[in-house]
Amino acid sequence: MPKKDHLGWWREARFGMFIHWGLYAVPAGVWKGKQIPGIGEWIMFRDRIPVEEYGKLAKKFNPVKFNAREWVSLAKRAGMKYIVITSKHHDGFAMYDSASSDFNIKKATPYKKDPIKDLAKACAAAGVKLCFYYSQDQDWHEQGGRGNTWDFPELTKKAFADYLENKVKPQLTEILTKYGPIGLIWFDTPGIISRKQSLELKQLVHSLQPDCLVSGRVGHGVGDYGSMGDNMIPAGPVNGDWETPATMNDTWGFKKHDTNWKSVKDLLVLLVDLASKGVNYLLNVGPTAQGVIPQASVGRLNQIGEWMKKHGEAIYGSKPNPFPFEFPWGRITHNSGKVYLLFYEWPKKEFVLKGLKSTVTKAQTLGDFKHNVEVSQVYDKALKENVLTLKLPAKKPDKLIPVVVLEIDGDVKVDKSIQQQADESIQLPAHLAKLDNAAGGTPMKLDRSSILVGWTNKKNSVRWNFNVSAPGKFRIETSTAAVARPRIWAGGQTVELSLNGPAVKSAAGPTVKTLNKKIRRDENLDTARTKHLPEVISKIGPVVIKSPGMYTLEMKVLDFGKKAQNGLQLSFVRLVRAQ
Ligand code: JFZ
Repeated sequence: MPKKDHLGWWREARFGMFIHWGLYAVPAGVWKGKQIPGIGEWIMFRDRIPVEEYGKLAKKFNPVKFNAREWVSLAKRAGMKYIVITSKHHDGFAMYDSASSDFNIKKATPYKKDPIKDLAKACAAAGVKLCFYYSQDQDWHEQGGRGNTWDFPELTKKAFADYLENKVKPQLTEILTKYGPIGLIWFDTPGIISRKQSLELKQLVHSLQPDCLVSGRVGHGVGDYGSMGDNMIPAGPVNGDWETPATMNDTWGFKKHDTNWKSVKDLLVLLVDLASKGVNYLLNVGPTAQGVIPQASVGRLNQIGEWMKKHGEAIYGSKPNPFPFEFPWGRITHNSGKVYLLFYEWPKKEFVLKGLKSTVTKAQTLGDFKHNVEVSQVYDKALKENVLTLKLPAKKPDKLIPVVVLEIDGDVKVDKSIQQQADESIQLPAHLAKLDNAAGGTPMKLDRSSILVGWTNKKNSVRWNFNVSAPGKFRIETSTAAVARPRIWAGGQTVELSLNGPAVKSAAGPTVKTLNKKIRRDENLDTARTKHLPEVISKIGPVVIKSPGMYTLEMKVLDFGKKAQNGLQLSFVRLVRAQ
């Protein structure tokens, strides 16, 4: 089993290229003249295409324009340090020369060559780590693989075990012995695989290449690192090593009609947001059946590369946001002696950051022009706050995500208590709440992306303590999610929020202000994080806080309503200045 430091290169890398390439690139989303909804590589499943018929696609797969060196140099130019290519996806087709199944690119196509051989050579020459995606559980080509219920209505445990012995293990052995050192095996969609079988696959990988990592989707939590959901950005800090696989449009395998491309800025925001949580970003391309990476992807990757060339030091090997909450203006990463402020929006002239305890010795912009930034740092004794002020140049040093690097003595030190931010908002993420789980019931907990789930008991409550330095009138906003399946946001819960502190104006009494509110959709939370898993903001209040001091906000659910199937799923509460 790899020791912790086997993840060293992977943590340093932070950014990799996913390549979904296979027979599905031939129909490219269209079957018998009809556009098939869903992700391109699932076309066989979506249209229940028989093995016999799907197999004929091989005759049409002739990627004569494939050029391994071009693909690898694109990845390298983009700043990606590893490539994960589909060696076999759910359709069961091997994209390399496989001795254990004839359903492979060398034997079954007019191309008659092994593109992985070229890719391995090009990766080795360029110093990019080659890694393989391998679908171990679903295989729609095989009687014993999971998923194809139209050709093989019955799947027994015995047939699945045989499939693992006769196809999966031999093919894993091939891809781990024919192409030199492999960075990791990206297993996927564990469905019926047993814990014992997952462990066997992991052990097989490590026995052939002890340094090769195994992705979390090998099943049963036995991987060397975790996989987030597709395109998922956690709402807060994560525990352990994680990676998010992500698309540039809405498909992995090439679909000719999918032109829903994300902007370069959005792709960079994803990269930056993930890096600020210490999560790797595995960004996908879906080459055509001719072996060409779509120009829309190439153009975007080139631009990402331009940014990475100038700002890579804020990403590679960086450590996550030292603060326990996020900022509306952008994200923070750090490294020994340096703190990086990555701005989604460039502040007008002056920028204020509260809570940084380290002494800043120098501040400079990265990017097109290196500009020294004037720094002032004070400790406000009355408000008990560290306040850093930067005088920024009016001109953005980068048009996408400008970065300011702060040089500090040693490791970064911050005030981890919840402070009012410079824009006077107070951020109360679910992961910083004190959870009061009533005895006996199912406990609430944070999911892998730091969202509070399992809140179905009226006796439960959550609360935050925080410091208010600039009192006044505030609106309370809750952001609720639908992360647990069926992932349908319904609302309709009635919540009670009680603000307790030295000076809350209230009719009910001198110190506690209680507000009741039905959770309804006031607006959608519009962030990179919520593009694929929407969240809804509900506005409550206003409430008046009359003097500075420590306050407590407690939240209860009085009624879960009729529609929401998973109780209340909370990502954060925030107090924002109201007029
Ligand atoms: C899987 C595949 O089915 C898909 O074709 C693609 O290869 C993708 C990268 O991975 O799809 C998944 C697997 C897991 C989740 C979502 C989609 N998940 O955990 O949310």
